Amino acid sequence: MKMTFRWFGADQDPISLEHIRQIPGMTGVVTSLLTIPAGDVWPMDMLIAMKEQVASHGLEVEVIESVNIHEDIKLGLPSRDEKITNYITTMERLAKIDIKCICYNMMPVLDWARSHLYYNLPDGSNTMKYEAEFIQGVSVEELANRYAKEADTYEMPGWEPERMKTIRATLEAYNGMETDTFYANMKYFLDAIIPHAERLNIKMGVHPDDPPQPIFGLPKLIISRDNIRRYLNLNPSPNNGLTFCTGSLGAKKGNDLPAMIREFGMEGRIHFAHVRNLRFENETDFYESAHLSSHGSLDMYDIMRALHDIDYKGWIRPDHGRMIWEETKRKGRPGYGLYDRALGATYLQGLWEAIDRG
Ligand SMILES: [Mn+2]
Repeated sequence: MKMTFRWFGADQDPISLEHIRQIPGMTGVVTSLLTIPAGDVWPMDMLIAMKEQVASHGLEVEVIESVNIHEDIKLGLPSRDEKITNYITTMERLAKIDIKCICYNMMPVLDWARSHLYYNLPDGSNTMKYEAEFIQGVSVEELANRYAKEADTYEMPGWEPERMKTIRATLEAYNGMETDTFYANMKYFLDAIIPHAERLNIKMGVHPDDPPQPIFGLPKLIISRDNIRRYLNLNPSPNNGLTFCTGSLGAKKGNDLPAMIREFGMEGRIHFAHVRNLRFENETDFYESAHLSSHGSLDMYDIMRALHDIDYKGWIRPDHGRMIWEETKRKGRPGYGLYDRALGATYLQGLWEAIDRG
């Protein structure tokens, strides 16, 4: 496996490449061009500048997270063909800067949702929390306002004010949409782009829905073994694969993560892995804990052993961590502080070394 770190870009991330480089074992960053709206072609000059900037710090960039899917594609509107053509053009440009893997998600409208961005833990750190009752009772506008107020420094992917302006109309567009229609729309997209992914040698890794519960009446479709199987079967190419996110899938009780890693990994369908922990407070509510098994509800040893068993050679990154140390005093990107993720990265590498040598 190759250890990487998510980085939002020079203007978008308070964490510098200088700091990321100093995390032991770090080979590269996973990044994106956050300012380009979904559906647009990514400018070549910006891609080259990003690649060179990362390389000048001794780091690689081989994975993009994310190239977002325009809603017209998910909704199956006639305008989707133009967006798909743009998506393929962006893939071609990414291949030119040696990108090998693209992470994306198929979540309708919203990328993710939490009730709290800075939930205080007893040790003085803070973290993101999901409280089902709160989320079920709040409107999408109220939640967006809460995020904007709490995270005053950065716009959060999926919750940009620009996107919120049309949120009501977008939510209504999904009203009454059948699951089968949604899968048909995903197949239309996959059948269009996967031959290009093969040609360009790019692995596509769909990220599961986060959280794996319906919110704001929207369907959640990629949340468990059976519907991941359905998604992969839409297009059988090995380039049509997964971003295996333990935090997203682990938030659904009953998901056997090591078994899922073995099943999909043996078929070569896991291209990228987000490895993090979470702690359930009851049946539905959880907060994002430190990475250690002892701090959360997921067994990270079993997860890493499953990745080792499938001889996983892809990219892995620590995922959301807590805000600790002086990061608790300012508002960084929720979930994306430096220290707890760096500790997570070294912990995961420690597990890997022990498994590998044992
Ligand atoms: Mn994830």
